[in-house]
Amino acid sequence: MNLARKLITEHLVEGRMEIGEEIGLRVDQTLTQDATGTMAYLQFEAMGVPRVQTKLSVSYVDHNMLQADSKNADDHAYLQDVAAKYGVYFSRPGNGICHQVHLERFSVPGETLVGSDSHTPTCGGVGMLAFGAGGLEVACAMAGLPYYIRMPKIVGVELRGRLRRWASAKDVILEVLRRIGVSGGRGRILEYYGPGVATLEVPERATIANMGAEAGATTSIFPSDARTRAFLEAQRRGEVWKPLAADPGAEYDEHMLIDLDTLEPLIAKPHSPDAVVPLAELLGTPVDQVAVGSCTNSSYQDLMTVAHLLEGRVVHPRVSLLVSPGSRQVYEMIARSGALATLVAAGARILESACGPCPGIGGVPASGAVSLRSFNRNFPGRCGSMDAFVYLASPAVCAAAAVAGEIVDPRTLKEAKRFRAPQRFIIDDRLIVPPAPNPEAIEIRRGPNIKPIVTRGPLDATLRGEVLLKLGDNVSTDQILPAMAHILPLRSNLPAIAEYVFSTTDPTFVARAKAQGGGMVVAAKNYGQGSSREHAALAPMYLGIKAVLAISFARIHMANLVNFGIVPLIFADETDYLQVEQGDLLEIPGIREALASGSETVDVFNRTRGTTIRARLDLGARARRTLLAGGLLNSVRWADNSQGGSQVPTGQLVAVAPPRTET
Ligand code: MIC
Ligand code: SF4
Repeated sequence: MNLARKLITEHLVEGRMEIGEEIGLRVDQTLTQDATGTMAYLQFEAMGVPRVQTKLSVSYVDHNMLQADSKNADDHAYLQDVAAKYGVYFSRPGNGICHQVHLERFSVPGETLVGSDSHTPTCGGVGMLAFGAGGLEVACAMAGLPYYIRMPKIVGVELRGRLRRWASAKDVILEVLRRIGVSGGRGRILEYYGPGVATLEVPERATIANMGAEAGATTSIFPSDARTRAFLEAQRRGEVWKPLAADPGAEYDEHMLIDLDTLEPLIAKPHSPDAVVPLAELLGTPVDQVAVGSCTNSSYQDLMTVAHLLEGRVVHPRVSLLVSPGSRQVYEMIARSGALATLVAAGARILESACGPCPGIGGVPASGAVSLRSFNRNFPGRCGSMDAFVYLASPAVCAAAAVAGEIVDPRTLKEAKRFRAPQRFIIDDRLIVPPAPNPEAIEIRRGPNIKPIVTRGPLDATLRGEVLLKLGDNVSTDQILPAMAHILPLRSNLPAIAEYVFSTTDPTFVARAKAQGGGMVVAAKNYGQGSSREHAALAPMYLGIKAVLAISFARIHMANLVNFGIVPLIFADETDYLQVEQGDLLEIPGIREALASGSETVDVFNRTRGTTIRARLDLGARARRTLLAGGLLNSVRWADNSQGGSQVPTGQLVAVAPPRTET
């Protein structure tokens, strides 16, 4: 058996492990971050669950770090109190990016992790089975419910040889993206194996697992071996290590071979992480901004590499170099090693340990500028500017460009060198606040930005509405509901954030949706790729969007649509995409019946054109029930079945009927 199947088997609580079947997995750990966390904990509170039911749940503050007004700080106070009350560890602002800190301080080989952030698979670097999900699904997991996915295909990615010539872990995953594209991982787990794995250290594996998200993979996983043990021992957590690997000769549903020996540095060009070309093709491209950091490439080794290349040099006059260490541990380590002084002396602008420029929270490039980033995403508008050109590459390639003012081969600066993980990391968990011993005494602070949650009523028998927007392939959630410094603080205020739906694509969308009382959206392939933000479904729901008709959907976004009562419809015949235009009036009279009866298709009448097209309902029984109820929050409730006299209530989350509608 391969490793992914072994771990799925161990955690399976519902369903059969047949490819495409819905399966429920027991969740050992959860993580949230502040941008998705406020809503997730509001939903958790609405379920009425007395305390988290997981082995471990951690709440991080790493995204909304700018405090241009009181909103973010208010939300942080809410998150801290809610964590204390419900049994969640709280990683304070300043402690670092959720995925980096979780890898360092909490990851456990063989356990499952569900996080309200699409890059949660980072912990696949130590052999965790880790999934990114919408906040509501994480709230359900905290309440003790299984996490549901479609049984994926397991792709064996065989690594041979070792990295050379400044090729790095980033180039491994860019090579995967070059081959399979941003939707090639859909319905698949990327499992790395083979002799090349042992040459990679855990932070390098984490970089690779992290960016599997950009291929749309369900998750990515590495074995847990001697290097994993060394990493965990260096984190003084050796006791959680256990060996994990595929059985010798294990079978995979698909296969890919990467020869690390021949890998060259690669770059993803604007505006997609799969627009990958060899560095050699872009040599001489002038660069205005360089940014090193993000949950992908902000480890100790990454920043030591940058410092090594910058030593004794100064950042080129045309370049602004931004550096954000991934965690407080990394920050302290580079400070004590002297690398921080090297970076400062070279003219790097050192940011706090947080997401920062990655989703446009500061560090927005100048108009028309070229920004070279060690990050994982370069979707249109993602960096906060609609006309910047964002390229993605390894920290070494970034550092070399920062010095040269243009894309160069790092070998022109220095001989290739790979930094090893230290024998001992600096361990200081004082910024991680454990849950309160006296939860009943905790009064939760709720700032004025925290508004009541909104749910939709049960699904109408007939869906009717105008196509408010027709979009193309690979629409990202950054396009549906942008991140950015001025929008992110509104995550706990649905009416306010809904004003930004499709704001960078069509500024008239919101007004039109409101005037029509909602409507539908049509898109082509891989709709909703990228982030896990459920607000990209929640806010359209608030505006009355009833259905999205697309050629295909990205996994997490499709689940989010269902969870908020928006019906995801798939063109049964792809060419019908051409038969629907913006402004057409669509009607689906049989939708309730089709969902309830288990029908796999439904007719969509185009009233404007007088035509009928067929849409597929690619939904399991649970998703159908959720849609009929008008969303997931309508269909679950905490049932306290505690035994009299028991100190710790043992309860469970159960399905309720009829669905309730609440505000
Ligand atoms: C992202 O990288 O897009 C984010 C911001 O981390 C999102 C989460 C969010 O929108 O809050 C993600 O990756 O899920
Ligand atoms: Fe933060 Fe960027 Fe990672 Fe998202 S991808 S968690 S915004 S660093």
